[in-house]
Amino acid sequence: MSFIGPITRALCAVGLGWATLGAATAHAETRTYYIAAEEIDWNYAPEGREMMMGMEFDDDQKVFVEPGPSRIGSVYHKVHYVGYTDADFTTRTPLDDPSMGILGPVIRAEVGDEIEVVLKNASTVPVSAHPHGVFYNKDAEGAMTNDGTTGADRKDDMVMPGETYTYHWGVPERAGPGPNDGSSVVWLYHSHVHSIADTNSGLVGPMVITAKGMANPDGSPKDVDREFFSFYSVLNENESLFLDDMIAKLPEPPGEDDEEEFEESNLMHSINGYVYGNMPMPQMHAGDHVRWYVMTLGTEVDLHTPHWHGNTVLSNGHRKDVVELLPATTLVADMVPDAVGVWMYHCHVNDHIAAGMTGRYEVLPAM
Ligand SMILES: [Cu+2]
Repeated sequence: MSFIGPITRALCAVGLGWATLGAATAHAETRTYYIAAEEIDWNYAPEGREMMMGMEFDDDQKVFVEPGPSRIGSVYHKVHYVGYTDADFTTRTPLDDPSMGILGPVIRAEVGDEIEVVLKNASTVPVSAHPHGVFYNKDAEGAMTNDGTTGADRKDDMVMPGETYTYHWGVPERAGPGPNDGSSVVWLYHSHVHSIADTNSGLVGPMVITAKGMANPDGSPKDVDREFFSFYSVLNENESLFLDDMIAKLPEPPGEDDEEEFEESNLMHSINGYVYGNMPMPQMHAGDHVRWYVMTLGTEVDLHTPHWHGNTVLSNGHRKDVVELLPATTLVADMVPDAVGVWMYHCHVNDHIAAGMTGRYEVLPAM
């Protein structure tokens, strides 16, 4: 329990969990997640078509997805977090949501728990895991800072290829839902060795913290039937850790006169790493209590306005069918769909629609 300080360590020694400092609760558990960083040739458009409209790609869309002598196309070399069932790292955990794509596995905890992340670096680049929201000491921040620390407190900063590091994160009251939240909130975790390059390369995942007493055994909220995770981000492949490798593989690497167009073609306006409606459709039934966890990361272009056709959501007590994201923010939107059908689900920023930040979801008849 290295993440706790000397005071809480003393409390544990007399049989009190660290959570007693927060919500005065018992039965806290340690939730262990086995996560590997793995490289992958990721296809942003595996269907090979514009799926929101059911059409072939037009010339404007081909800019982003069509490979050429000096264009990468829709398949980029990336590195992402993959969940495994145990320390053998042989059996993958099932995705919480089939639309999750490039995202890392969902890390879950209830307020009062401890999170343990065993991060195995199976990639060729240094990685880390930096969480938002939860409690961590300097040996579990997953980021290098000019903080005066040395030795063991720096091992979390950079997990080298082939190495494994275990992060311990606490889940006090202040990591969980606040007065205006529902039964769960979502945070991001991401690699922070070179934060910009790491996240554009794919090292991002969601973490859900459920209120005390509101969690199922797996940590998911009791009052929700289905949860979906949507990461709206212009993944900038020009910032990728693997850009030089990918350029080297092109038959005719772009020259200086082609640089601007080449860079434009590498701006992947994606949801969960999918463009132009290629994301597997989230599916639900009318009447379900559906919770959408919506997130972004990035730059000044990452001002997104996710929009659901057909149904509305409640977010922080406000009724909406469009919600607002700024870089590195997250939000929760609850939906009880009543309109059955296949519906558009897209960013409402015009440039982003044109560049592929679109998807669909499906509401099936009530069970
Ligand atoms: Cu957008």
